[in-house]
Amino acid sequence: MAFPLKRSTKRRMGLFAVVIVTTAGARAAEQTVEQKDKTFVVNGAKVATLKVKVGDVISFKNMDPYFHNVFSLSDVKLFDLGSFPQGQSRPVTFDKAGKVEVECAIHPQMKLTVEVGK
Ligand SMILES: [Cu+2]
Repeated sequence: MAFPLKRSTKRRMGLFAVVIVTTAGARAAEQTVEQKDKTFVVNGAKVATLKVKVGDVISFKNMDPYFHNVFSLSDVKLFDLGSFPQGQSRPVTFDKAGKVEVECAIHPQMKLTVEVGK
């Protein structure tokens, strides 16, 4: 009775190893884009275009003392994070390659192009 148990344990450990390798290879980058003074800001600098890789996550963080919204009508990534106040952040995963025009519904002058590459 001990043999079948050992074999199934081995198989399970093999699967476990495959899962670890796959996850490490596909690890997505995460970064924060701040909404500050009604602009999109990365590491303290205003940005109009941002390049990411497929699977990467951008957290949009509101730094202003009023609400911002984040949405996109782009085919590549259609989303609407709704409106949220100062100090809150909300993540978006960019899962397809292409250009994503990101806007704020409250401040039409706020625009960011996210270029998602493979
Ligand atoms: Cu806004």
